[in-house]
Amino acid sequence: MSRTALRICPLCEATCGLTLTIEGTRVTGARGDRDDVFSKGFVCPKGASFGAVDGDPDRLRAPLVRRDGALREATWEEAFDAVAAGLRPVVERHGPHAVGVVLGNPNVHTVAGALYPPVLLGALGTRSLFTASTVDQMPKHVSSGLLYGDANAIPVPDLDRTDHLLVLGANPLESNGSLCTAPDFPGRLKALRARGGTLTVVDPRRTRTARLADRHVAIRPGTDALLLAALAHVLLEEGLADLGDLAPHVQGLGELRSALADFTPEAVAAACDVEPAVTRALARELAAAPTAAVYGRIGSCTVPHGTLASWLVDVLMLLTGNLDRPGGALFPLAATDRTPRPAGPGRGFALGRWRSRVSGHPEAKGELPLSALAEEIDTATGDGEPVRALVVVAANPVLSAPDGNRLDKALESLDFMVSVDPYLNETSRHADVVLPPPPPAQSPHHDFAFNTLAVRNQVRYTRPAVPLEPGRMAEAEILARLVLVATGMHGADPGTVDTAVVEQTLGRAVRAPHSPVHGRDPRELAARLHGADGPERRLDMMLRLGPYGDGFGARPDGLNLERLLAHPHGIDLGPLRPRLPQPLRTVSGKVELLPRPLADDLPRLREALHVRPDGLVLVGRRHLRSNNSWMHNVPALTGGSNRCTLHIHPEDAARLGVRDGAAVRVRGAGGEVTAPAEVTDGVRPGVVSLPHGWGHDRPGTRLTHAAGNPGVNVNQLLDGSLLDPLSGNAVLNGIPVEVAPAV
Ligand SMILES: Nc1nc2c(c(=O)[nH]1)N[C@H]1C(S)=C(S)[C@@H](COP(=O)(O)OP(=O)(O)OC[C@H]3O[C@@H](n4cnc5c(=O)[nH]c(N)nc54)[C@H](O)[C@@H]3O)O[C@H]1N2
Ligand SMILES: Nc1nc2c(c(=O)[nH]1)N[C@H]1C(S)=C(S)[C@@H](COP(=O)(O)OP(=O)(O)OC[C@H]3O[C@@H](n4cnc5c(=O)[nH]c(N)nc54)[C@H](O)[C@@H]3O)O[C@H]1N2
Ligand code: SF4
Ligand SMILES: [Mo]
Repeated sequence: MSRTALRICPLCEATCGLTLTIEGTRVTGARGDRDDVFSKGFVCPKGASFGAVDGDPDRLRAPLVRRDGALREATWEEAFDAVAAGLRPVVERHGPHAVGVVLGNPNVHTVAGALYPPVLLGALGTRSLFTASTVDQMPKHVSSGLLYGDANAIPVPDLDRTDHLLVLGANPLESNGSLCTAPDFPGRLKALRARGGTLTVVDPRRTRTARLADRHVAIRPGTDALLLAALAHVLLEEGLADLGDLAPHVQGLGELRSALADFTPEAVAAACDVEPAVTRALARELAAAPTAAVYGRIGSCTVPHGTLASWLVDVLMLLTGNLDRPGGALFPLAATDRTPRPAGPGRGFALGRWRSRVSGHPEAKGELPLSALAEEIDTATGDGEPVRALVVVAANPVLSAPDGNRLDKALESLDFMVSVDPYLNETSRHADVVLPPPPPAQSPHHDFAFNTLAVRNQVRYTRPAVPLEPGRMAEAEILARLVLVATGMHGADPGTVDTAVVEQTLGRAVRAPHSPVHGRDPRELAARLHGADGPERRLDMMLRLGPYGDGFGARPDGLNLERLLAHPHGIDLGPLRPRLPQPLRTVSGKVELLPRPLADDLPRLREALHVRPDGLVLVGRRHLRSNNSWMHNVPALTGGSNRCTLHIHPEDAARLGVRDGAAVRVRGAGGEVTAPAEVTDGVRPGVVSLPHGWGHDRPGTRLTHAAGNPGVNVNQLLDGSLLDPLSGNAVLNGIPVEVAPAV
């Protein structure tokens, strides 16, 4: 007998609703949920393979604890005893910063990853926090922090209503979108063109997204900030800038004009390899479109001027009056956001409140660069203690961060390491304790993060589709138990973690004058919460305190968990709406067009006007059937064109004597890898491309299928020294490499 259950897909940022077919406790099929209020039946090959991802026989079923050098299965009790025994001495002897925390990408795809890491960090009191954000979108956070005073206020392109979309360094036809949650992103781009809108794609590769565009600009990698500065320059010079309704809420236009004066289309042409006429045309098209949005992603973030590029993306929308208006880019309002406080000046955004111990990198958003993790472990310097213990949750930095070989050694030298991970992989193999979360079908789902980045306001929640298998522990409980260890309460009831958070949150809410529960008794409110467990009660609390919430009775028609459960396909909360000036938290209470740290970084961009390496540079790429480092173990998703090959342009291949299919050696500052060449004019001359997340050939892992076709780790070409200085984000694109036939 089979049954069906609904489950939001956690495999990328598009958050599609799935209908799972379940036989017994096994997921045997997955299709798009046609009644999902947001995804309306869309599914991609990864979502359709949900059952295979969920049922991968290599997923760990029980905790592993290192004994006599080897990882062996253990009980949960033994595992947490080992964590307590490993972590406490490090804190006591070396202080809180000697315990590092590494948070990886899947934390934004799980309920537990949203609810517990902040509590864990509070409990540990460590400044040694490293996350996947600094190999990804940290530049955007920093630019938003500086422009709007809130690092999480990221404007989202209004895909469904815009007349013109300028995309830089994103390939949503493979990635399905990022910092722009939109199920069926490809379909939305096709709809844009079908309604007469225009699509421009700036990418050194002729990607599937570029092939869909009206215009493709094959920029030289790493130079988007220059191109964007020139676009802004043209708008200002040709009198095309018009802030529209936002004018009273923006300061610094005059300063911006003079700061960008020398970034003319002619001045940037050689560095970007973009004709001045093209740059002018792009700027004029942007200004002339009834509405327009600019969207920059990985290729504009993971580069030396990532923060400047991220800032200029928003500057262009501000200058053309497209920020915060329908058809432009808007700030979503999610159901679990806090009830908006009244507009007014805020505390602003501070950078560099502390610095990394070895290289002195400034913190950003409380984080140190993931690129600096290895040196923070393996290098002793005068001040402060190296990281001696590590708590890793859903991260595989040995493959996803620069110089995995160095990190590999550094992890081996730790006093203690615990990984919360379903796999024994390149990173978790170094752990002393591995705590495996259950597969996604056995976990609840709600998109705390992605709903704040979605092209439509909506809310959905799915309970576990399958009950927890015997011997399994929910990821929420795993993380709550880690919090207990960190607070010295090892062994206490994990529910006390949720109770404490609820008490604190409600305590704050009743004191806030604008809160719907102002002046009420927090204990009375806590007693009214619904939910089967701690995480559900916390979700209920957030929904009820949120902008659409019932305010615990203050707004009887409002949202709460019960109402959400009664709508299994989700609740649509309408299109994005203009919100400024309310989200602003800057000290001035205005959008600060030319914040000081960005102005101070412009001389570095000016130097880039004259840089033009003569050798090859390398960029990354993504494949629809893959996801970072952890989906190569699923046979249904590997094979075909999802392979770890070096794309190289025919002219470069001919010059270097590289033949299609033959092995080539690629050398960078951090090392060398050998991969098969794929000669294709899909990359521009001067640029080669390798995907990331491969290199599954290290011993001691349990990734049977992946090990059979391991690929190579592109990040071994990096030595970790190339960063965007403002955000600490790693430079992963446009890196200089040497390529030669492997003989
Ligand atoms: N060269 C290059 N490098 C890159 C990039 C690039 O474009 N080029 N992209 C970067 C980007 S954007 C990112 S986000 C990072 C990603 O970097 P990471 O987050 O380090 O890498 P992932 O491969 O996403 O690894 C996630 C880990 O989480 C585990 N996992 C999967 N599901 C769950 C779960 O439900 N719970 C828990 N606890 N664990 C789970 C997986 O087994 C895996 O070990 O990589 C970055 N690295
Ligand atoms: N199938 C699949 N989907 C994914 C992921 C995955 O690994 N696989 N990862 C998920 C994650 S964690 C993220 S963050 C998102 C990322 O989502 P996207 O940002 O769409 O990521 P990519 O597909 O890597 O696209 C980046 C593009 O930038 C181009 N590029 C490289 N350098 C430059 C440059 O200097 N300038 C410009 N203009 N372009 C450049 C590359 O050629 C590439 O086409 O995808 C998510 N979705
Ligand atoms: S697009 Fe993303 S969320 Fe949708 S089915 Fe595919 S992997 Fe899942
Ligand atoms: Mo990412």
